[in-house]
Amino acid sequence: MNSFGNMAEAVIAGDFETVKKMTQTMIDEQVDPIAIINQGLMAGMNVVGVRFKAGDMFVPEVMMSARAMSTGIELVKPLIADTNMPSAGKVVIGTVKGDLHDIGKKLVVMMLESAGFQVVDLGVDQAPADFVKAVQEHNPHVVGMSALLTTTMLKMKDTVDALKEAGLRDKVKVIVGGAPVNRSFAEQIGADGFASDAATATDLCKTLAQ
Ligand code: B12
Repeated sequence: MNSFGNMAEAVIAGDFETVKKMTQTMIDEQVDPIAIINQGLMAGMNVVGVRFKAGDMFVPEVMMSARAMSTGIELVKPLIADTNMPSAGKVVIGTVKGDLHDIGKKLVVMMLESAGFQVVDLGVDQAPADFVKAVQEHNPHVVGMSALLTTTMLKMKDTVDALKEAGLRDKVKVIVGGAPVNRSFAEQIGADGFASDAATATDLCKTLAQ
């Protein structure tokens, strides 16, 4: 196996020490930083996404892989001018007002970042006006909302309505997720998409950000 293959394997295994060493060695050997990201680090994370979706990997393992990948990215980042950093698109994401659950959202953020998205994570308990402000400020391709409570999921509709009122609805794709949310609810509130897990959320953003 070539060294990119070994690096991808180390990402899949969540072995951040090895990923760190291999990344540094490649940097010292003047390997193209973009190739390190695409062919080593992201190649590994892509496999993680597929395995997680298939139920062959679980949340803690995915988090270890994401951490391993970030360790590598952090080393490579300074070598790449901002404009050259491959970006799959920009996503603003947050947990809706009244809701403090963020484990799943963080997982979505990690997977998106691993897939090359620039992500602005607003955190938890975000009111419709907070999402509107963030869309105005960051001009993302996609805005994502997370809710884990049947009571707070209703805030997703309020946010979609607030985006409409602010004249922003046509400028951004809206996606929703979280345990109580499903596709038909997403359609009902006028969102553009729903995903039941972080890997599917990433695929969805890839489609919507094109
Ligand atoms: C951990 C947890 C907590 C923690 C949260 C810690 C944290 N930092 O997140 C704490 C202890 C704080 C908590 C508090 C409460 N909780 Co709670 N909690 C849970 C629990 C056990 C796990 C949730 C979780 O993290 N799942 C794991 C992640 C990985 O899955 P996930 O969140 O679904 O995310 C995945 C997908 O949904 C999707 N996804 C998530 N977000 C997004 C966003 C987008 C855009 C997309 C596309 C996809 C996507 O991708 C993720 C990754 O694959 C659930 C039970 C359960 N089994 O779900 C109850 C649960 C959600 N909690 C519940 C309740 C009632 C509460 C409290 C009201 C309890 C209380 N009486 O105080 C409070 C509410 C606090 C508040 N205001 O938010 C209920 C909700 C019932 C309901 N239907 O409304 C549940 C279902 C437990 C139960 N069976 O009663 N909770």
